Amino acid sequence: MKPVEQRWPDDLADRYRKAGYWRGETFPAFLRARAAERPEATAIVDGDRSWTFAELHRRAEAHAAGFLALGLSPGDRVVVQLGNVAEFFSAVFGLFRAGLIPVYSLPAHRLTEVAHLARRSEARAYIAGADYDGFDYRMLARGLKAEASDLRHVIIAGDAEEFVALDDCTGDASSLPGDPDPSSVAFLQISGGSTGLPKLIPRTHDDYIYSFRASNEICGVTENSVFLIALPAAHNFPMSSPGHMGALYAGARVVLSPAANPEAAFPLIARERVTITGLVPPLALLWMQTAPTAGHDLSSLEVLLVGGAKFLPEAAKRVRATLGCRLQQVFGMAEGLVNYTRLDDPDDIVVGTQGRPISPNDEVRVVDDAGEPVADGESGYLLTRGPYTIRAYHDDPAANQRSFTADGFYRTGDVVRRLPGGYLEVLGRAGDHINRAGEKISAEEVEDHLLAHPCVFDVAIVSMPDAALGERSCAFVIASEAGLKASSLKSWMRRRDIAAFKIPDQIVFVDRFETTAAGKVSRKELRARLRRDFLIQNGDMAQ
Ligand code: OOB
Repeated sequence: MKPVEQRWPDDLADRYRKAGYWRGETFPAFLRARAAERPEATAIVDGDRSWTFAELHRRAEAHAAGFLALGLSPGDRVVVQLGNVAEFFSAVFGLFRAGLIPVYSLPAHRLTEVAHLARRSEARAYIAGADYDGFDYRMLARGLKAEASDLRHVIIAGDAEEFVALDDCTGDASSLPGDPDPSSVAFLQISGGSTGLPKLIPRTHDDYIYSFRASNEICGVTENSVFLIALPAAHNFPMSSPGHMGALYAGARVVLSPAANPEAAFPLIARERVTITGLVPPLALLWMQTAPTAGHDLSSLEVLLVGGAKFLPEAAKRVRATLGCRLQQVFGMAEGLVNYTRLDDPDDIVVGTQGRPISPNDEVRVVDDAGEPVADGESGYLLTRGPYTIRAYHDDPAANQRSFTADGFYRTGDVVRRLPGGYLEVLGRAGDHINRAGEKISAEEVEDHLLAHPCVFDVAIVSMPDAALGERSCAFVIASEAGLKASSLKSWMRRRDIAAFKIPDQIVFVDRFETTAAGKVSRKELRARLRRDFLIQNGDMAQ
């Protein structure tokens, strides 16, 4: 079995320890500490169930012993595909305690993705819920056994049928080994890349705990916070920005929502007096549209974190008026670097930027095509390294070659501008620019113009091949009012004093956007839809 590791050069590791970022903390140790300090405080709320810190700790210890009793050994990898349920926490803290390494799969993943994660990690076990959101994961498990040759055990939360029930997977905690090494890999997170299958991201106890401990400070999370997890718990954003791990670290309460829509989340915010949550932009739009007339008391909400994809200024402006809370933009990546706007930043920063890095030791470089630094304020590719940014993916030499510079900077693939104070404005993904006869069009910039139109609910712009221009632009628009016409949108755009080449060549009205497993708008799927439905039908499928 290939070892899972993540290493920084010794001089930098020393620096991160001396600066107090890496403190030798581990996941099992921090949960044990909270359970000792606040045994009766509520840690997890899942529907009508709630677990105290003592209860969560007890369950995790019992599972740790149960997993080892099954025949798993420290260092083994275990694919975890659980939704926003309490068992997610007892299972992963059980794995941490046993020195087993969770590999996080999202509930939306199906056999192709899960099998890929299992194979690439050489997983020995798979833990899933019996069913979630109308899908039967036992069925997936049956297929998985044939696809992943290292897999020995399937553990199911709920009705396990022929598999091992998570509830039965318990043992005597007194025989457990000691805590894992803080510099060892705690889990494998997955990359959010919009192309290809996810890559595996080894994160250590030291580096990851630093990222959410520092995020707690930046976002004001304390033991009095109530954190709603509306996005999938396994995704890096709701996990660590500051997310459920930050909240548990602070001794705060984590409230799980089975879905991220207002119907599921708003009653929970009202009932549990939720103070903070995080959303991707399409959901933030929906919450802002729904809140004023939904009739739920959202007054406890103090902070809304929005990230995962660009939150356009036209939308960001509306957060306070519609939801009555402060906005923090988050620009992060499972590979590491996370940027936040700060709670005391002026409105123009909060609305117009994606924040600045967590750490004074996050090194940020913005470079041109030749890899040379560009001047502040100029757009370029974002490279980064630092105390919680990985140096390598697990078992993927080709990706490592592509994604890291010789001196250890991660090539994020994002195009940004660095503004005064180190704030970053994300202009798009390297591949998302539309090159229209040499004129570069930023999809985000044009989207923001369209979003300002009162009858536009959401918009996504992608390129399409064009024999004459090379590429032309297509705007997919979800209208908030029936009867909106492409011609009126175009003439409205013309009145906004922008270069004519930025006006979308084609406007297509749709009811919804395809999203990734994490709920982001998938430009890849939109491009595919465009090819399928529009180009072929028009007979001009340029190659
Ligand atoms: C988060 O993580 P991933 O790994 O799913 O995706 C990372 C990528 C970034 O490289 C960037 O392309 C995009 O998602 N992104 C944003 C953004 N936040 C992420 N693009 C524009 N504006 C933003 N605010 O998505 C993630 C991880 C931790 C915290 C927040 C998000």
